[in-house]
Amino acid sequence: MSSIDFEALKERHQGKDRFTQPDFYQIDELLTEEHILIRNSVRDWVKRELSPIIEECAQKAEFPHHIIKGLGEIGAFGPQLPAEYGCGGMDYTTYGLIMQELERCDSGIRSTASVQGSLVMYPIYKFGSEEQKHKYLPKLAKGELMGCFGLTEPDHGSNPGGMLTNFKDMGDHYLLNGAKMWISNAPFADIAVVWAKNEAGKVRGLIVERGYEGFTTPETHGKWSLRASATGELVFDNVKVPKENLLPNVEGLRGPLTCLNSARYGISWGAIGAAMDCYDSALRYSKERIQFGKPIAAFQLQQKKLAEMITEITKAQLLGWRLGQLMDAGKATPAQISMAKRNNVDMALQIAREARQIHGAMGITGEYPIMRHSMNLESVITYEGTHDIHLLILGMEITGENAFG
Ligand code: TGC
Ligand code: FAD
Repeated sequence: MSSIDFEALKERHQGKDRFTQPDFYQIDELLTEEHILIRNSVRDWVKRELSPIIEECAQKAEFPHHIIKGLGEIGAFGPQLPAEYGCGGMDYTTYGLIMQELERCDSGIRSTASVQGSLVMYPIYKFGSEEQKHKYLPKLAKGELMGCFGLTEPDHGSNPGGMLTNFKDMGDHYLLNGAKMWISNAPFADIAVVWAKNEAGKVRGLIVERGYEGFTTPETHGKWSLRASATGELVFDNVKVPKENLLPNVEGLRGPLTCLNSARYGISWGAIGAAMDCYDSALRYSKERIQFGKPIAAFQLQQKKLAEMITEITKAQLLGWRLGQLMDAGKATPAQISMAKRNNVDMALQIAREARQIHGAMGITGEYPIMRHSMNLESVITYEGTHDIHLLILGMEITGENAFG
């Protein structure tokens, strides 16, 4: 039961979100009418349903569970997966635009959607049996079931290949033991896609349902980042997993890393949304805030910040748009995705910091979204591969030398 009165908040803050999208290079001309229609309808939904409540959710560190149904209705869960399984049947650019609009409001809400679409639905679609696809995907697409993705462990973050979580074949079932940490959506997920080693030491994917004996999901508290998103652990203490819950069509680290390609792609667009929101707020504030008898927008130092922000946003938009095309053509490489995730998240974080300064003292308050974006992006630059790991992936691609180990 939430302590937040969402209806009252919606009434009080309706219309306060004045976001106007920057489009300095007329990138909308590169999109189809359908792209623009979907993006605008998601934006309207966000302004109506999410913007009025998000600050309170972050302040109180509470995920707004009631929005799950709406997220399903706007097609935020697995829009890029085929319609025959109840999913959106749309292209990767549409997926990117939806992530952009959600993260324009809050990275934590985009997290919920991108985990569901790219890290839960995608592995079931890509590596699951027909029975698994029909059983889970339509319900996941509607938000009737929610999922999480368990790869990271307490002692294995950047190096998931060292994972200790394991399962044994007991004849009529598998016996799963181990623990996962830092798992988005874990505290409320109905199912978890869990990556664990079999007796031969090979990484496999298992669908673990809430309610299996020995499976618990303690919530992680005390986060200063992604406060409107629920994060937790997955603990497996001799959990009996039915054999039909093994994802049959993949073995090895390639399985989870393939899913990460899709999720990292979504983040590269999401970060543009957070950056746009910071820029838009900073630009408006700079025109309204008067110091020394002038709007601060009239000072060269503030213009430098704003001009550099819109330049970086525009470059990131072009990267996202081109990567979307490569994704749809099935030609995007992991290193190209790493470049976009790494560049765009770092770009958004720098912009959030600059925007915070333009807002002066007001920038540290919840009156403006800046500090929340800034704190959120500190997680985004770490999860789905840290800033350093993506540099090493790029380094390996261009030099042929592996500098990980
Ligand atoms: P390595 O030996 O390089 O590769 C093992 C196997 O995987 C294949 N592979 C990939 N396949 C598809 N896509 C990719 N991006 C792939 N990268 C590698 C590779 O070809 C090989 O296949 P095979 O068939 O030959 O066995 O693996 P490594 O152990 O040396 O590690 C490489 C490294 C460091 C790049 C990788 O482990 C890595 O990316 N580490 C970062 C971990 C990470 O990103 N974790 C994310 C956890 S999930 C999360 O953060 C969700 S946040 C959600 C939210 O709230 O939004
Ligand atoms: P470490 O791997 O310990 O890295 C620490 C530092 O060392 C980093 O700066 C890193 O760049 C650096 N480093 C590591 N290896 C090297 C190297 N070879 N060379 C140079 N530098 C190196 N995981 C999931 O599985 N599912 C989720 O849903 C999920 N959600 C998350 C939600 C949040 C809010 C957060 C914060 C994390 C989430 N994660 C999730 C975990 C995330 O993917 C990991 O935190 C991330 O992969 C990094 O692992 P780590 O934190 O253990 O850092």
